[in-house]
Amino acid sequence: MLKIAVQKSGRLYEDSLQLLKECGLSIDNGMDQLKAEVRNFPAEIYFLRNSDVPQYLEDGVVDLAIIGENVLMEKQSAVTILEKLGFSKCRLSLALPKHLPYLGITQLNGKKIATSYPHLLRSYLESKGVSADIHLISGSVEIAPNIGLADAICDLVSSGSTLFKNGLEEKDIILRSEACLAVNNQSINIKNEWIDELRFRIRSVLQARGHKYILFNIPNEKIEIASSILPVLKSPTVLPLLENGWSSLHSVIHVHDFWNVIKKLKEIGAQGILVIPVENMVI
Ligand code: PRT
Repeated sequence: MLKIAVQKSGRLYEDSLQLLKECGLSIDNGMDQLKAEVRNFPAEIYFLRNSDVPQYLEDGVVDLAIIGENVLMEKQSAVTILEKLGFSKCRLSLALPKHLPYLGITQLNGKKIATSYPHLLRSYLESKGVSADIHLISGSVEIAPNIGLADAICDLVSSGSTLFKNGLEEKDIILRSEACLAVNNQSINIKNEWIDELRFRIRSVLQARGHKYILFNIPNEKIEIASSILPVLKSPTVLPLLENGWSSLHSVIHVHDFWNVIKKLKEIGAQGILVIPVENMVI
């Protein structure tokens, strides 16, 4: 039985459950439940505080966790990251009041920096040869310069709007982070069969999210040029239409190429272009 930790509530909660559900796990979770059974996979889901997850994972109370890389790195957790999951992307950054000119990291020598990430900040400053006074606070870090508690802050940033609202400006990125699937180092050997199965499903779901299935009709003499436009996994499927001289081409394309490909296909006379989301993709 796999024990999987996800955040109880907060930024990671919905995306984590959505991912597990797309992996086919049928989770019996009700309001305020701390543990939920999975009906069709040998797993239990534990709903935990984000900050508690690294310890539970390291101690083997849970085998796997969906957690931000930033938390694991700050706590220097002895666990292994198996997959990056592509959501809850953020950066751990240094920010200063907007009006102050920033000439480089050495400017922070002897200054007071407020943060909830003392370990990552200290390592970064040491690597740059900077000695600053690290002031640990657990929340609302952005307010610190305004109330005279610190000269600068080091905190997570995603849209940047909290910094903006507090008159701060991001000056230096210490770390980029996203949600990941992490495993306890003992479980990886003992429960590898089911861990591998879950990883396989997660990869298929993540691959599929980046792709779309496209089909369109094209005159036969344009099949070759249409194929060359499609950045396909293999060669496209070609099916004859009932109407003489026309075929239907089917393929899978990356979302990044999407509008570019559609534009080029229209230019060469493709008709009836349909684009369909891909649910899973096994390569
Ligand atoms: O309460 P619990 O212990 O469960 O956790 P928590 O309070 O640490 O959780 P939560 O939900 O705030 O964050 C969970 C995880 O989401 C973090 O560990 C990161 O991996 C990830 N994440 C992604 C973020 C952000 N983006 C983020 N922007 N976590 C926090 N923020 C905060 C940041 O601290 C700052 O106050 O949002 C503010 C800035 O956001 P923007 O959009 O204005 O830049």
